[in-house]
Amino acid sequence: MKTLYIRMGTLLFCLAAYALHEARSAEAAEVTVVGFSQVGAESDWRQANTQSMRKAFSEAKGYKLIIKDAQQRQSRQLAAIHGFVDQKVGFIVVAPVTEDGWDEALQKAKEANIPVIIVDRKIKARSEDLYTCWVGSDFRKEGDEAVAWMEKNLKADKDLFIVHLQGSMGSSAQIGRTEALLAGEGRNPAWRVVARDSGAFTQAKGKEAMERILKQHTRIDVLYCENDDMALGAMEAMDEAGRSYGVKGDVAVISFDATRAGLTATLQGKINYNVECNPLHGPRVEEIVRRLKKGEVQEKYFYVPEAAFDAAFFTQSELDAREY
Ligand code: GZL
Repeated sequence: MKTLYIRMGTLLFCLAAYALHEARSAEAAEVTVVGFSQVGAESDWRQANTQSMRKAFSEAKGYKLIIKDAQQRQSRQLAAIHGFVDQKVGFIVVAPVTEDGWDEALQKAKEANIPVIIVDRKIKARSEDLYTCWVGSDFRKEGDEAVAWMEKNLKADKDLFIVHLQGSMGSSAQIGRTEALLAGEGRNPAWRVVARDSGAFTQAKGKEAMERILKQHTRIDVLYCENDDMALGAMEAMDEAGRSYGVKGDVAVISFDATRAGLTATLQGKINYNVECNPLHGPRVEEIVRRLKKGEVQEKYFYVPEAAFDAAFFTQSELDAREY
C-alpha cells in the first residue's frame, strides 16, 4: 500500500512539472520580438523617439525590442535589417536616415514574411508593398507652418536677410522643411537667403556652420534652422560672435522639433517660433503591431499630431505639461 502511495505521488509530481513546463513554454512563445533600426542618437528628438519605442515595446508587455543604432549611416541600417531577417524577428521597424536605397533589404524582409513598419522619415521604395505602413510627420506642413509665421510676423518693408541651416541632406525632414522655405522665397521677393548650409541635425555641426556664416555676413535678420539641436549650436556661435538673437535680438530664430531644450530656449525668448516634430511614435507603432498580430489591416500612412509654439505666448506651465 505504501508503495502505491509513493508511485501516485511521483506520478502527480511529474504531471505537475510537465504542466508547469508547458505553461512556461507557452508564456515564452508569447514574447514578440521586434527589431528596430534607428537612425542614431544625433539629437534630443532622436533620443525621445528611441525612449518612446523602448517604453512601448517593454518586456512587461510581452516584447523583446532589439535596437540597432546606425549612427546616421544607411549601410548600418541595411545590415541591421538583414540581421533581423536572419534572426527571424516577428516585426521590423525602420527609422530611415534617407529616402532612397531600401528596396533590396525590404525585399528580403518581404520574402521572409516579416512585416516592416517605417517610422519618422519617409522612403522612396519601388513599391509600397515593400512595407506594411508608415508612422511619422508631415515635414512640408511643418515648414509651411514656420514660413507662414515669418510672412505674418517678419514684415519685410525692405530686404529680409535669411540664413538657412539644413538637416541631414536627403532626409525627408530636411527635404520638406527646405521645400517650404523655397516656396516662401518664391512668394516673397524681399526675402534673400544669404547663406544655406547643413548642420546634419547636430548641435556641434550647427555651431560650426553658423561660425562660418557669421564670418561672412554682418547682417542677418532671420535664422531658419531645421531642428533645435542645430539652433542651440548656432546660438552658441552667435553668443561667441557677440550677435543678438531671439525676440529682442537682431536675428529672429525659427526652429523645429520643440524638444525640451528647444522649448526652454523659446520660453526664454531665444527662439521666436518653434514647430513641433512629434517623436512619440512608440504607442502608435505598438498598436499597429498588436493589430497585425490579430490579422487586422492597417492604414498605410499615419501622421502624428503636432503643434507650433510662439515665444510671445508660450508659458512655463505649457512646458511643464509636456512629455518630452
Ligand atoms: C524628424 C527627424 C529629425 C528631427 C531631428 O522627424 O527625422 O531627425 O527633426 C532628428 O532632430 O535628428
